[in-house]
Amino acid sequence: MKLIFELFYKNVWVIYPVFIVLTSCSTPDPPAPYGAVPTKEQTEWQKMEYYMFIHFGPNTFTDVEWGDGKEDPKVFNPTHLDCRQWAATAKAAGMKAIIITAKHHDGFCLWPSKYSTHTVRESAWKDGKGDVLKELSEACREYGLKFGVYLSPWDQNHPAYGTPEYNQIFSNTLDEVLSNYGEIFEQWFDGACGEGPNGKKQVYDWDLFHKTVYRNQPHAIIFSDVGPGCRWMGNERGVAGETNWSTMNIEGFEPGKNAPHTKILNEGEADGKSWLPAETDVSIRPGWFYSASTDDKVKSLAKLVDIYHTSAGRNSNLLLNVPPDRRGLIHPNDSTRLMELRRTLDESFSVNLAKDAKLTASNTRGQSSNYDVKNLINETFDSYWATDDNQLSASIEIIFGKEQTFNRLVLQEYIPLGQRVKSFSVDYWDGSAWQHVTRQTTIGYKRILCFPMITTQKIRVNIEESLACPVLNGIGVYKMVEIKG
Ligand code: FUL
Repeated sequence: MKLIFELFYKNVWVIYPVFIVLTSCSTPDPPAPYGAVPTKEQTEWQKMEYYMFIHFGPNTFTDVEWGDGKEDPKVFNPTHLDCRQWAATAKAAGMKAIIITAKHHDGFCLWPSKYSTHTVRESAWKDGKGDVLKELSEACREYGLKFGVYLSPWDQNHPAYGTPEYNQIFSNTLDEVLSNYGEIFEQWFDGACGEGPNGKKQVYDWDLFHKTVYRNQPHAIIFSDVGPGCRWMGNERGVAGETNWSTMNIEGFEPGKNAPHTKILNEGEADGKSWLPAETDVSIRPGWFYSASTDDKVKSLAKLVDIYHTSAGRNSNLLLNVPPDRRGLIHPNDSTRLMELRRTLDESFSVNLAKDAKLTASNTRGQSSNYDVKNLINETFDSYWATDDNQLSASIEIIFGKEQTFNRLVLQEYIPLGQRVKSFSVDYWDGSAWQHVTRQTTIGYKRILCFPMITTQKIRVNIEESLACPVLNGIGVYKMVEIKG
């Protein structure tokens, strides 16, 4: 013991610095979360990126966008309804889920609801014995897709609409749908509030509706202008803001009423108090419902690729509407286009040129390998590159080793710790100097930058401003295939 003590005492000036060096090399703590952060469900939801919207109901047969609830339910009579065909199409298109208009503004229910007399039960389809929600939820399970429902509280058929009693009826209706068809990943609330059969508008009890959703489906994401799970992105053209924060202030707002300005819906708000990521709903055709008159107006491949870039490529999920026809099938014009889009995206985003490149960063948190810039290309969601806490700007270089040609750059922030990057720029090396490519604002879950083809040996991403130290978990460099059509 004495020996150990003497050894330590005599050598303390040697041991002490070694001790300091050793402790300072230990892994630093992960960055603290910044501001509003997603729930586990919101993070999983964001990873879905792309899924199908289905508008189907009496409007499909009457060729209108908004029925008035006075339609004879017998008009609903698909001759070959096949929800497995919808699910197979969505799956082959690379989509992760289907959300269906269980009840649109005309009040018609695609299931035999006991709270309405305007349903599939009253229709001619399957002699009134059919249930579209049952068939579709089963098909989604079979194809490994998640299932979601759109229910419009505005109901132009229900006699109680416009009276206080209706709120409880709508809550019962929700109860019925949300307890009978397995897991619902998203409850889509259309906030529209028009007049009902008695000429009156309803004062919606959103508190009651939300409680009913969570009681039945505690993990569901609730969509509306102001969430609370995800938000409408402010237009139906498929164009999310280039600046797009997943945070927003929602105090004082309610769905469909007194909504935030569309610019705010489109861009979110830096430092907003709620995590409210954007969802982009857009139709593959001019209308939401099928019409034979739009068979030749299915969006072009180039348009759909654009929409993919301005939605999924701008920190938003893409909910693409593909309306089944009067047979109850997705029309070949739509499914062909979906497959073209899938092929184009697969071919364009399959080879990440950054994977074989050397990556360097101007700063790495605690110089620790845990936060190394290589984490950006390991395709592991929960491993990331981060800087020291006081380092709110930093740059990353991607050195290819030989010339590469590309026109897309994908960046991803690790959202469980919040959205942080406020501005960044990109340069490429022309052999003797850095040349400016673009200067942008937010990144979020995923940002895809499109620029004219560049041939270079290296590229640099400069994070210029960040609300807290930047934390990124993905980087990709791609060459988009040429689009014909
Ligand atoms: C809107 C509705 O009024 C449209 O008919 C459509 O369902 C769209 C997705 O939402 O608010």
